[in-house]
Amino acid sequence: MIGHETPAQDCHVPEGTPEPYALAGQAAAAIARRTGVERHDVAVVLGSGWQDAVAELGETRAEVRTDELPGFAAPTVAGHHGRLRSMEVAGVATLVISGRVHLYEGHTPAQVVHPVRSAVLSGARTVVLTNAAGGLDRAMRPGQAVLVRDHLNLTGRSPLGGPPPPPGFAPRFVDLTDCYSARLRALARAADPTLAEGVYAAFPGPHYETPAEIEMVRRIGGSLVGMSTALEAIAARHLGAEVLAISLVTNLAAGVSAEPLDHEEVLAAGAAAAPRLARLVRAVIGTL
Ligand code: 8IG
Repeated sequence: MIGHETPAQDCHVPEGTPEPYALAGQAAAAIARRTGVERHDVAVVLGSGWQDAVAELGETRAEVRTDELPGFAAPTVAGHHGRLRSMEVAGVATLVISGRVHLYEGHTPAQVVHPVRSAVLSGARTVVLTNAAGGLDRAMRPGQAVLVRDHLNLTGRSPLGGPPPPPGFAPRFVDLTDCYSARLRALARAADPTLAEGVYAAFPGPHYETPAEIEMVRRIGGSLVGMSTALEAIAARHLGAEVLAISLVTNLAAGVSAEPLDHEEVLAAGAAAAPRLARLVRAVIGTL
């Protein structure tokens, strides 16, 4: 704009872009007010295929629609409802988030991680991220839960890109050596010793991979493929929360399986596995 001077020392924040940390703080305050729960100790993000687990997680104390909270984008995917539940899970105040939003819906990384940031600012020191994923290992079976040991962020995006975090927040150069807590994985394995572990490769989607891309993932050490979780884990770690991520394998990845890939099988596999998944999450929360 002619005649308009931009202060050289300031990072440029486009006009009208809400500051993500302030927005998450506002959402956290609204969550406390709307649920009547001042502090939630644990957050659980329910991915596709995990929605049916909610009824078996515990007691729902309050429910809030995310369209009534600051900064929450509306989900556009079948199997995702924009809703937060304040639940008592194994005696622990837990915020259960249904209605994850994804990059492939056109949302920005900041929007994708807003629910997790809001939950951590609501008090959650533990974040449980769940998802449905394709499995690369022939031994993986649809309906099987796999603990995420690490990720390959192939989205090309970061929730920490853009202006630096404001004062009071950690610097953006966050260490991801221990992104997925070994302690929490051990608790999950104590609850179910048969649980396998895998490396989750996050793609932007929404298309599934080609067989060549799956072969690439295999060669760089991935064993699960999905379209979520990695950015949320990064944002949660940046805020100092401990992260557990669990993938429900609902299909074998392209070229591994002869079956075509579709979203319906994701939801069906989740419905069948729901009681088992809920038991696992409850057991982990109960032993924190
Ligand atoms: I469910 O095969 C599910 N989500 N990227 N690839 C990717 N995401 C998935 C897949 C898959 N299956």
